[in-house]
Amino acid sequence: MFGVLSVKPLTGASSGIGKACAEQFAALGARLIITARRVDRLTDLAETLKATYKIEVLAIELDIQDYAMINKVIDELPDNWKNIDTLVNNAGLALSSDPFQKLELSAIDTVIDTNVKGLLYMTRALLPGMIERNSGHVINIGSTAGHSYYAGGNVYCATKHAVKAVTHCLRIDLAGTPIRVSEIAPGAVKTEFSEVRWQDKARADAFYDKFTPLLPDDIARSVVFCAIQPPHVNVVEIMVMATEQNAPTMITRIGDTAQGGLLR
Ligand code: NDP
Ligand code: 8X3
Repeated sequence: MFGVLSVKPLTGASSGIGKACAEQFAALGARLIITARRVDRLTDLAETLKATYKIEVLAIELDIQDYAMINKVIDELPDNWKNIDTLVNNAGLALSSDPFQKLELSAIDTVIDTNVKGLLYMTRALLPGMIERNSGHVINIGSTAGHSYYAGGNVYCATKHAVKAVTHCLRIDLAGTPIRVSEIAPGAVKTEFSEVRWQDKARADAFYDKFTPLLPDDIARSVVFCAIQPPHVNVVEIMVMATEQNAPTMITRIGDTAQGGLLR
């Protein structure tokens, strides 16, 4: 399905949606660069993918908040790994869902530095090569939080609205090139996301209880769908929610009598 030189770097491949994307691309025979900060998890994943799918995988420690580190990683890629054709900007997080006036400054910085600046840094570093090779695709993982507003969403919503804006603006800036830019906007997906957000496993488990949430594979299928279209087709945006997430801000849980409950 992919050419032998097809190289797909994924950010945030140590967990959740990024890991599922790596598995689904691997099943199609892609050559993968998987990145995240927790390199031990990446190494394990790379070994499994190589053994299962007989593909080549590079596992690289990368903090996308650090532009110097991104450039170093790209500069040090072996020559036969430089032909990157699909960048999946997946790494991201929320920290707390407190009202904005209670947020720690460090949480504001980390969420913006990762979800917005990290995504911009990765894209800025890899786009020139794509333009030079006249081929490429940037797939950004946004969120329903980038298409709506909810209590405690504040900084996270702002970053995902930014992802949506960047996706649309990039496509305009890339006019005259064949490079595609897509956004996948998931609703609630059962991953480590809520545990990271609240640092409270019981609260995170309760959030995914009493309805059937999306699983990482449900989103990875959309990412792969974008990536395997013929070159003249750019899937601009896909929003995916659990059937029981009736709107970005509403999940109907078992026992709800009225029309669903609030998201958080
Ligand atoms: P997980 O917490 O399971 O995974 C997040 C991934 O991001 C991890 O692999 C983590 O790796 C990586 N990451 C976080 N910070 C950095 C960083 N500074 N540098 C590099 N990698 C980083 O959550 P999800 O899989 O759910 O989240 C993936 C994306 O999906 C995020 O952008 C999230 O906003 C988005 N999303 C999630 C939804 C959900 O309900 N789960 C819904 C909508 C969108 P490591 O810690 O090893 O660096
Ligand atoms: C995460 C979506 O709705 O869980 O991007 O905050 S939500």
